[in-house]
Amino acid sequence: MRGKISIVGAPMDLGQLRRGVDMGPSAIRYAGVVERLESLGYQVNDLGDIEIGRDRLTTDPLTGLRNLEAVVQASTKIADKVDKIMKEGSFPLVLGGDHSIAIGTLAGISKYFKRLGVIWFDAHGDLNTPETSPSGNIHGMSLAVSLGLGETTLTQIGGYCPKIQPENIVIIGARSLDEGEKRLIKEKGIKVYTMHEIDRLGIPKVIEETIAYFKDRTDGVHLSLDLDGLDPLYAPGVGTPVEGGLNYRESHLAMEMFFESEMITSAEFVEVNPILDEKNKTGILAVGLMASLFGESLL
Ligand code: 5AB
Ligand code: MN
Ligand code: MN
Ligand code: MN
Repeated sequence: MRGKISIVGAPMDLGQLRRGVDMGPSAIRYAGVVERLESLGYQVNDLGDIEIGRDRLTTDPLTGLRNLEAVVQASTKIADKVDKIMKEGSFPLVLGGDHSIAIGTLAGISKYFKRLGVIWFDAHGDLNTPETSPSGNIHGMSLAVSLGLGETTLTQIGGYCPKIQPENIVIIGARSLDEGEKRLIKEKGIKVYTMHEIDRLGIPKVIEETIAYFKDRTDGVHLSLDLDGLDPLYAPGVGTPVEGGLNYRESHLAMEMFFESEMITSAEFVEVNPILDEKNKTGILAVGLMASLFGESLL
């Protein structure tokens, strides 16, 4: 037996405008996540879905944030659930849902570590604040919120702030950063491998460097994987696709190397939208990536 994994679905679609991403957890379960991870020797416990409020389109007049109240409530529930999983010594695997769920996930896990590292695998930085956001969509703010920046009701979820430090973040796959996000990255010195660096160095080097970077500075690493980090050719079922992303094998190799590093202590797979997908291609891809992350090997 290889250890315990606890799966939680977060059928969240309030952090952005496209409907259907709330069905992400179903799509991932339909693609056989439980059976696949069990076949690798883990004890997998599917805890079902967290209840997400349905009050939508209440834009906060002060901040311009969409569905703020509902996102705060849902994030608090996610944090509580993930906290419980950590307490039991099981590996939390959260299924999204839009990327605003990371606010709750990180609130639930980061107090269990002195210096939690975060791998933000994404086409985007999700580093907007209410001031810099072009959309008011909270799924584009979750990393900033976890750094303690932006709306207080979000940064205070779990009762402490911040959840992570800028020097303990590595963003991989970025190719669509807003001006305010670029400024923040420079100001805070956040480590980013854009697609430009990935093209130059190659993914093996990028992941080796990432692992080495985390090795002596963190005591746990959370993987927050937005499926739009991959090229839309492989992951068409996402709400905000951007051309020029990581390919199928590059992404799998990254997961395989993370497994070898024995460094990852929690994970979430987000932004799977089966309504925009092609025959659940993106859900199936997500399960394949999880299998690689948990040690499925080619031989
Ligand atoms: B995702 C954009 N930067 O803030 C914004 O998919 C897109 O979780 C955010 O990475 C994309 O609205 C959020 C333009
Ligand atoms: Mn994202
Ligand atoms: Mn994204
Ligand atoms: Mn998206």
